[in-house]
Amino acid sequence: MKVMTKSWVSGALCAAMLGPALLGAGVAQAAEFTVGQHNKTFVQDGDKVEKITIKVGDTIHFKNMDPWFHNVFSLSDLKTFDLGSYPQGQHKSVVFDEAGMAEVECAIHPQMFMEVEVAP
Ligand SMILES: [Cu+2]
Repeated sequence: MKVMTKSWVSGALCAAMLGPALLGAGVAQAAEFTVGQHNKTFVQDGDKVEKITIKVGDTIHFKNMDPWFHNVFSLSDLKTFDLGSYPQGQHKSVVFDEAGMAEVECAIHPQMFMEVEVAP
């Protein structure tokens, strides 16, 4: 009897944990992209990237791969943000929730620049 009770509890816990995960996966059609900051450029899969095309609702993770601080900000009409400055190994994320173009820059290295095209 005691064993049956334990088993029921663990089954209920399991369902409780799986429920939100499955729900989240169903809702989230959005993709996630990682853009690195490497050698003072924005990179994707190891190559310099000057423009990335994503879709509304997608997320970009900006990851600092350099042994110095980087910043990420945008003053574009589409989306204005400033992720602050952060060291090697850390990343900050932005969800692009409207279609249009955004210019993304680094406040510490003025030569760092990329465009994000958010397709509907
Ligand atoms: Cu930088």
